[in-house]
Amino acid sequence: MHGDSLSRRAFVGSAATATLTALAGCSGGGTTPSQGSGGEGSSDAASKRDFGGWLGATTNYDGVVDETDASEVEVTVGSRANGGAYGFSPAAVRVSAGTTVVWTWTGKGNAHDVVAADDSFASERTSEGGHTFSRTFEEAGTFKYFCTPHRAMGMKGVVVVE
Ligand SMILES: [Cu+2]
Repeated sequence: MHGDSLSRRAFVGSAATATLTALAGCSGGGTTPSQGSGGEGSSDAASKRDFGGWLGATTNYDGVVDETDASEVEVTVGSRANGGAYGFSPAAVRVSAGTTVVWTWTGKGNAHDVVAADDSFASERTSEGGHTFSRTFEEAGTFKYFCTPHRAMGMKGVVVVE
């Protein structure tokens, strides 16, 4: 629990820094924020950004997996994570516009679903192994989603479309 709150504080800190930088950029005050001020720590934070805390409690999140060369990408539903078979893997994936993401159920961890945080898509809720749900992402954006029964346990994911 202590480690968890420590890492969450670290995420909050980097998000606050990014917000301040953005504000400084908008104010037109004339000072250009230095890109390299954070050194290696800054680049690590960038590669493991938690999408505003969305993946802050997701135990199997280990950076955004680059699948921009693929036309179809599989995400496993019910991977071992978050204290049981309560994970999407990879938790965060980057794809090119036009890519179809296919979520495939392991059948473990009871019933899962795949629901967009902005309600733009939602799957069936099932515990059936081999079940699939597909969505083709035509437009660039960051799409956060979760599993309704296990959302509070950290069963969340992100598709970054570029
Ligand atoms: Cu679930």
